[in-house]
Amino acid sequence: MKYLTLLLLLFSSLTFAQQAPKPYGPLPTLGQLNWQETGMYCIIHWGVDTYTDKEWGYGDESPGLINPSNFSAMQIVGAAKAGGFKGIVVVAKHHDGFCLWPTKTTEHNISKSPYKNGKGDILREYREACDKLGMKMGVYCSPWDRNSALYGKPEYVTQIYREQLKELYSNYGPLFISWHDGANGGDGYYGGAREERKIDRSVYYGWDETWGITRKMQPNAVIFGDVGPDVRWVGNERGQAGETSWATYTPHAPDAGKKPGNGYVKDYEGTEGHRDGKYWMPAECDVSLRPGWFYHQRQDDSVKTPGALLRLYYQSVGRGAALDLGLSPDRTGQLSANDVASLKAFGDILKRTFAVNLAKGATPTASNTRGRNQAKFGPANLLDADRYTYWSTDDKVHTPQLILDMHQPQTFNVIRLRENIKLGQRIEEAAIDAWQNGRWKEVAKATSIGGNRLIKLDNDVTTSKVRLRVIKSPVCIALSDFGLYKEAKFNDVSSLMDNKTPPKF
Ligand code: FUL
Repeated sequence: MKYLTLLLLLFSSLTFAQQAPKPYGPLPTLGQLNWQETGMYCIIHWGVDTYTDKEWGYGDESPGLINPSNFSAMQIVGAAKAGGFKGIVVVAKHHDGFCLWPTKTTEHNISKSPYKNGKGDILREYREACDKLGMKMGVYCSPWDRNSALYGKPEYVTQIYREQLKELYSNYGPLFISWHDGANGGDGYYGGAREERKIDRSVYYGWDETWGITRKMQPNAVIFGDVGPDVRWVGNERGQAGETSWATYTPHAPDAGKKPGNGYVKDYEGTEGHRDGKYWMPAECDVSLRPGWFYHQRQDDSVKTPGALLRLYYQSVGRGAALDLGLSPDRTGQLSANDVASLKAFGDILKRTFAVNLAKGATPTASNTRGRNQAKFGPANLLDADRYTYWSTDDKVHTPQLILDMHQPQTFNVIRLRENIKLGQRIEEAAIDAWQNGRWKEVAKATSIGGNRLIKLDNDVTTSKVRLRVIKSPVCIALSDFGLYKEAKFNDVSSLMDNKTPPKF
């Protein structure tokens, strides 16, 4: 009997040692995990506006305008890839209603243009370039259509908009994102009516049914919209998530985001999310490489510099959000030289900065390891560059500490922390100390750790030992990554101006 009890005890402690912590709060879907790993992508605006020099076409533009001398999806997607981006979102139709693919839903499309004598299909070209270059693809088909005579009537949604989505979802391979935007309603051409048409955007598009099509036809794509459902808008077009930014969110103000016109109301809730949000709905930061989304020659000298892009990277990707950078191919159908140069220099610096984790090879000592199971839950998992292996603590230990002995002095100015978000967003606050002159000195603090948290230090830190202190967590932790990096020096891009020119539309 005694032995049986002992055996049972041993068995239960062994099982406990194997047991993963219970997930905390809302959890990401497979599509959202894929999106988080994608991290950076580019949204590409090219169409009639490129030729009329506008940002929002009225809808009466002639398809004859689309006659690029040298359209090259390879050049555009290749430049995005060189910038370190992992995917693109093609603006297949903007508010002007012109479709860049040969759709059956409207005459207002590429087949009526001189491009390839009406045989062109820009979406197909992007798909092929993405496949060749190993890039993911997504689409944006503007719900607001200033060309369509039916816009405002139910038939527009059922016979045109949804059919367009179906064409895009069935003919261009697997998509990682379906991008939806809130700007809609207002004046337009509308088949010659030239009038103002207002709709109630929360009901007109029948989102439940519309998104049902996405779910069915592209089950692995996330749906981006002002307030989700899978990825939320960050609430500004400056590319900045909040210093504290939760992946969880409860949408309660469907119109709190973008308004028709170019004015946006501030939505700090999208910027920071909600700690106790009901849904897993992380933020996307959309911002353009130039002041406008479409190409304007007068903005050739206002391309964001690699340094500006790097700051945006820390403020978006580094805060658990995604960076969606707007690219604007010009009238030839390619990105111009400044854009390509800036992307390349930015990509190089990212690659060089994150090539070596200076903490790799360090000896980690944790104040607690779940079930003392070093292999499964030990801190060595922090250094293996896998987002889902992790260091975890016993259920009752919420604020553990970890010391990493690097055995020799290392100099760093970027710290990376990641949680295994398959178990939810758990850690609310953590600090990092460096061992200096015989004592610990706090060098950084961060909130809302989540899928990816980068802390850029103002000054370099040189030390051979660092300590991580989890300050606040409602449950035991599941931290997957600890990285120390030294930001690389910029290659010479002195030909590029800093982005000081104010936007001119
Ligand atoms: C906005 C649109 O109104 C802009 O023209 C642009 O497409 C941007 C990405 O989204 O809502």
